[in-house]
Amino acid sequence: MTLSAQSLTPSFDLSLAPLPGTTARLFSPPRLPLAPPDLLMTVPTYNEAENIPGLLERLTAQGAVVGVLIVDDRSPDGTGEAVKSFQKAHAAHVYLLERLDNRGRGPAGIDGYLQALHMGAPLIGEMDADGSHAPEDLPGLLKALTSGVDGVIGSRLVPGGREEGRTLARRLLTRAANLYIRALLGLPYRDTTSGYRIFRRELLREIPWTDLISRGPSLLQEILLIIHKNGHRLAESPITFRDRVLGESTLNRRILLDSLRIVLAFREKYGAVRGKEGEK
Ligand SMILES: Nc1nc2c(ncn2[C@@H]2O[C@H](COP(=O)(O)OP(=O)(O)OP(=O)(O)O)[C@@H](O)[C@H]2O)c(=O)[nH]1
Ligand SMILES: [Mg+2]
Repeated sequence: MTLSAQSLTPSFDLSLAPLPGTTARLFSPPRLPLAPPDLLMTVPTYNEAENIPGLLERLTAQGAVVGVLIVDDRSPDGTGEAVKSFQKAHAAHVYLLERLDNRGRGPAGIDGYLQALHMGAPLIGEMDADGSHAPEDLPGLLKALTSGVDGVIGSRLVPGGREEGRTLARRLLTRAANLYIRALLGLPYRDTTSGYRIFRRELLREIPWTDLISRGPSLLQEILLIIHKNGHRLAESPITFRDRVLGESTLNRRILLDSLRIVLAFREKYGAVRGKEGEK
């Protein structure tokens, strides 16, 4: 059964959130499922038009509990249009946050979380659009959340976790980056560079979103450090990570080096996790 946006339960808000420093528009589907989503996955996108239809099909197939918020920076390849076509054809919780300025993976990630918090889903997560993060791993992540933890990281580096289609050098880079981050920040998680994760909304509300250092992918570690320092504990659930098949990576050497350097700035600002604090 479906109904129009106006009649959806008031606990799920379909208006645009205040997004400091960003001008944006929110596009909702013309028809919605009856119940609001339990989980809203935010997905930053830049030139992912080829990947969007398959991703949305697979995500919404995970059940009515899963909603999707695509956070697109007006990709020239028509990613936004691909989302709107899906919205027209399906009564599913698929939303498009179209950001008109302030381009970048970091600010897009922050705006995604702010919009998702504003909408009101009890669980909020993030994942990439390039097929690296399989929607079919979501049930496993949600199961890990039932064990009383405050969030879950989809992890390549716990037993059962894997990276597929990547060269040995690239897999070693994942491990080396994680060792470096662990050594410097003391976070007790194996895969702090994984962009596939889910949190309870309460702990995301405590994050000072307008006062973060990160402008790029290091946002992933900054969020984990703040959450951990706030006393919350996360589980790690195994995922099978697949290297991007379609489209182009936005990762380059400069972004990578910046990400390593910024870890030192986190240590300076927040301090490393120490002793008992580092226990899960
Ligand atoms: N909104 C927005 N999304 C972005 C931007 N840059 C990257 N993304 C998205 O962020 C996600 C991760 O980007 P990727 O290019 O896959 O980067 P990566 O996973 O670190 O690198 P690969 O290993 O090459 O896949 C993807 O869904 C991208 O489309 C941006 O400037 N704005
Ligand atoms: Mg990727």
